[in-house]
Amino acid sequence: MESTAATEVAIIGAGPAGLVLAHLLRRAGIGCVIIENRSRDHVERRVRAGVLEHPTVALLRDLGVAARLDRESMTHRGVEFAFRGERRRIDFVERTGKAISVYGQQEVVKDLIASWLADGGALFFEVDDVVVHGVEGARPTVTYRAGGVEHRLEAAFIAGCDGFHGICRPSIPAGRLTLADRVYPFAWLGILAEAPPTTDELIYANHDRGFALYSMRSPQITRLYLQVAPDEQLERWSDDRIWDELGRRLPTDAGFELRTGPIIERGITPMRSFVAAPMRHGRLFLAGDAAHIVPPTGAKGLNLAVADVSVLAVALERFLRTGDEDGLVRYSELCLRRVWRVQHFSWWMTSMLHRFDEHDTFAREVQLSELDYVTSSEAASTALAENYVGLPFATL
Ligand code: FAS
Ligand code: PHB
Repeated sequence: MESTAATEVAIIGAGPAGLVLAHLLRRAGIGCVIIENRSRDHVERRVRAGVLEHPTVALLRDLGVAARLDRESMTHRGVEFAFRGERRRIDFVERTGKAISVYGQQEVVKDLIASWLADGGALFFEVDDVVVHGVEGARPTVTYRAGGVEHRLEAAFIAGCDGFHGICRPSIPAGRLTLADRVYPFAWLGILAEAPPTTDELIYANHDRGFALYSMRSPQITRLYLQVAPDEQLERWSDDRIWDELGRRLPTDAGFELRTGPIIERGITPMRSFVAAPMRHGRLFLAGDAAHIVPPTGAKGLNLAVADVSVLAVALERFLRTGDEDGLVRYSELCLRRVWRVQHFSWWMTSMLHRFDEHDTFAREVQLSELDYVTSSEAASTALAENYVGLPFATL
């Protein structure tokens, strides 16, 4: 048995990219359907990013989905860097007039799903065998299986918001894409702990033993990361070993206390930079991790996904309402300009803050000198701050 339906835009993936795109399209009166291969519970519990850029928060507020964010997020006016026994702060508000918000990605996803479904939005979870067809024509389709039924969804456009491991990018003929990547010689071991944060802001630590990051999710929950080997196994890290290593790498001055507590989530994230260009093939448009990956050091992944769809929504609306395809033609080039800016910032933060086995004395001293300069020069710290809080989204 097969069910056939039609919409204007078929969105594959209910992560930040797909969900924000759906809200932008609905506000523009464009019909869309979201299909997601995991369960609602899974996508709402998946712990990932934590830092929202200023433009991302502004867009979520504009969409009317930031009420809980405004109640529960933590506004951070700056960030600290720890190295060579020192702690240096960069004041974002002083340098840029803007702050960032700390609010778990899973909370953003929960808020967006609740808003989408509350207004009757079409969102199908736990679909299988998703395949895109006819993207080089004017009426592409998505087929998928759900509830034992084969579904065929016709659309004017398909938005590939299905992340790095999705099916959309691989469905583009290999010869049409140019891929660029860097795989870093380390990974991040991340934990969520029921341990109240003891600082008001994040601390990025460049230590001889390796990088560590002190972050948080709420006045009760801390989010912490350790640089580990790229092939590290979680099983080799007992709670005690994790806390001990964090205690060695994070500041040890009297002004900082590493409060421990039950570890409620843990995982290892590989570190890579990746870009697939162009972010379009016919009527299939890629957005977010489906098109690019950044190392999390710059706290950019989620924010870049939102930046992509803020452009894609306008391009789709203009074409579907007026026939003007200029936005569709310019989409990839416009997004890739910001993608490469964010790729550079994320690569630069990663290069400046991590320990590299191949670093000799010269490379190590140059790295620490850059960190010293960035945290003491007004010009250099302003450059870091404006990238960290988020450059303005591109506009068509
Ligand atoms: P997502 O991957 O979030 O969403 C894609 C969605 O598509 C998922 O729900 C997936 O289930 C679904 N999907 C996949 N295949 C499908 C198919 N065939 N059919 C239908 N649906 C399909 N970024 C930061 O800024 N800071 C961090 O600390 C950070 N930590 C991370 C840790 C991990 C383990 C990972 C994997 C990523 C992390 N990121 C971090 C990056 C992350 O936040 C992404 O940038 C962000 O989720 C991008 O959003 P989307 O593009 O929507 O992709
Ligand atoms: C987080 O809180 O998860 C986080 C913060 C800053 C980063 C990466 C992750 O650079």
